[in-house]
Amino acid sequence: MQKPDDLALDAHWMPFTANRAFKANPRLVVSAKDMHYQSYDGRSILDGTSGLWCCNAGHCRDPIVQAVIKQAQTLDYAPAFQMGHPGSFRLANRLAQMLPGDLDHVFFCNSGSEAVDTALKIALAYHRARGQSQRQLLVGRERGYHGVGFGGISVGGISANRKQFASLLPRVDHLPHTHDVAHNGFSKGIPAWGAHLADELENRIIALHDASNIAAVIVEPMAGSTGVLIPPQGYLQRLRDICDRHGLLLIFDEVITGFGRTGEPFAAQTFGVTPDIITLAKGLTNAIVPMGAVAVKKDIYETLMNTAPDAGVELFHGYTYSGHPLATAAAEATLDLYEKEALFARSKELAPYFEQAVHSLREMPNVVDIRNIGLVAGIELESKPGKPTQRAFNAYLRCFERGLLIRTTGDTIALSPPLIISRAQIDELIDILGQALRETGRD
Ligand code: PXG
Ligand code: PLP
Repeated sequence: MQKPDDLALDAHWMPFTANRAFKANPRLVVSAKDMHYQSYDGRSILDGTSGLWCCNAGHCRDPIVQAVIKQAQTLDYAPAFQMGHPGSFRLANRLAQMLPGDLDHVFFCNSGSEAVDTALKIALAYHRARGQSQRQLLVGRERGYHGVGFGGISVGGISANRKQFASLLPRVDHLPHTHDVAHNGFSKGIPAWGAHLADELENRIIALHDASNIAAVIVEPMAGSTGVLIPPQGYLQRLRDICDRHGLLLIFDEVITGFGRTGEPFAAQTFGVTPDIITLAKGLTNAIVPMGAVAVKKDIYETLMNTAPDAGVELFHGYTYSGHPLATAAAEATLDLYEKEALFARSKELAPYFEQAVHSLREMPNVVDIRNIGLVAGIELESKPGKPTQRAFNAYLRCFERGLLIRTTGDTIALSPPLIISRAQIDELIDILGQALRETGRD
């Protein structure tokens, strides 16, 4: 693709990007509206990924844009510490109403990574406040993605994201992941096999470290970034039961699954299990302004409030931009739009059509698994011997040339379109992807 003649690409060190390859062959988008990006070379590109799983209501939606403009003209910034503005309180109340169970107190930050690190720190502080400061071990899961902070990569289970950085948090362990094509391949919706994998928490991790040393278990209820792994039937409930028996906090990282992706507002509702802490970001503001949040159960908030010295700071944690006025305005307008257009219900209603469409790719070359729930799907390709990731990335490049944005991770293609996608656009997405996969067969 061409780039503007006066645009030098070298100085920007791009995140999670093959910088040298990208700069030799850049892919630039210059505008977006609803389901489409416009590329610098003037092509319209159907967004099959909601940006990076975050523009759930589609792009440049007018009510959200207007709310941000108005806020920028009214109150640009308010100090976040020892001061406030009404928007963050309204937003916290609203989220508390939407969230399941008694997850009714909300701490704001600016990204999913910050939300995860905040949640882990709250878990440690909570146990300490209850006089159980020996509970320090944090349990994550293989193939988990929890952002890129030191906390997040420590509990995360993607080795490429960990191995360059020697000093991780010292006290972590990991559950096994739940993916096994031999047992749950081509499952539609929730796979039947795999609930027993939750028992590793009790039989291995608690047996090894003792529950009295463990603070929390953090999982993505549906693992997104690693390639869309749907939790087996009964698996999350088993984790919940084990955590309850042993006094461990259960944290669901809903950075991707929050805000309608799995067919309900939150995956906790889709899978019928309520954690003690939920992390949010991405769809919270439809990504127009960065924002993250951590919702906690009443007991966690009250324990920290009731054990701190009178009138003192209860949690020594926060960000300059916690509850930034532009972010809270964007989030309020986003939640209004989700409600007005009933987008979470739309995700659920479209899910069977989307499921059938993605599974129609089963016979394409190299496809070894397809999995889906709500408006999200993973299509796993057999890796080319000696060249992992190449097949899926070639499919990505071919789709982009043909006007479709997909996301790949390893040799899995992830689809997570905006919840406003139409049936005709689902057909178009599958058609372009099918062509790309057919060609990938020759690679
Ligand atoms: N937790 C989860 C479950 C995530 O998916 C984060 C935390 C971190 O959020 P921030 O806002 O710090 O990036 C994420 C982010 C991909 C992809 O294509 C996934 C994410 C981000 C970018 C790309 O798989 N997930
Ligand atoms: N580094 C320095 C030198 C700072 O003064 C601050 C905040 O005041 C930070 C980092 C943290 O920045 P933020 O609050 O935006 O995360």
